Amino acid sequence: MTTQRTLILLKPDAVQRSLRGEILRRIEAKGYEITALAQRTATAEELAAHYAEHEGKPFYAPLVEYMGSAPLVAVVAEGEGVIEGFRSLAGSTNPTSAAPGTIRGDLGREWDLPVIQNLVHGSDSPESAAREIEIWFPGLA
Ligand code: DAT
Ligand code: MG
Repeated sequence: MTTQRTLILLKPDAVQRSLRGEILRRIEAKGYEITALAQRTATAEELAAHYAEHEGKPFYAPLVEYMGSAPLVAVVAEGEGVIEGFRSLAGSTNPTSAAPGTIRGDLGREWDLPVIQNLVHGSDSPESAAREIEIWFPGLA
């Protein structure tokens, strides 16, 4: 396996609940290197590009609204196998069924909302990682 980069988002619920440190600690404790990090409120353009694959799904509008509602933290992490490795640290999409020990399983829960709020995003393939890094950190070599 070769060194990879992945794009991680600490979503607005992670920022609002002051879980940035806890989540970044888990990424670093696993041995991944954080090579870029920026907190900002996402623009509609960034979110439309980031979530293009979900356009047309019932949760798309609430997803984009939630992701743009408050600041998030965009992170690039590096390491061998980091794309799969961070998805494993994050746990499965729904925090109710995400395994204990994972970020979503330990720190998340479900709410009666039209979109699942689950603290983090992680790229799901090398192609997604390259595309998403260019959205959040344009021009990053
Ligand atoms: P993941 O973030 O685990 O890669 P995804 O790419 O399928 O999941 O979906 C993006 C986000 O959209 C996900 O983190 C939470 C939300 N979401 C996904 N499926 C949903 C559903 N069935 N109902 C509500 N929100 C959903
Ligand atoms: Mg996804």
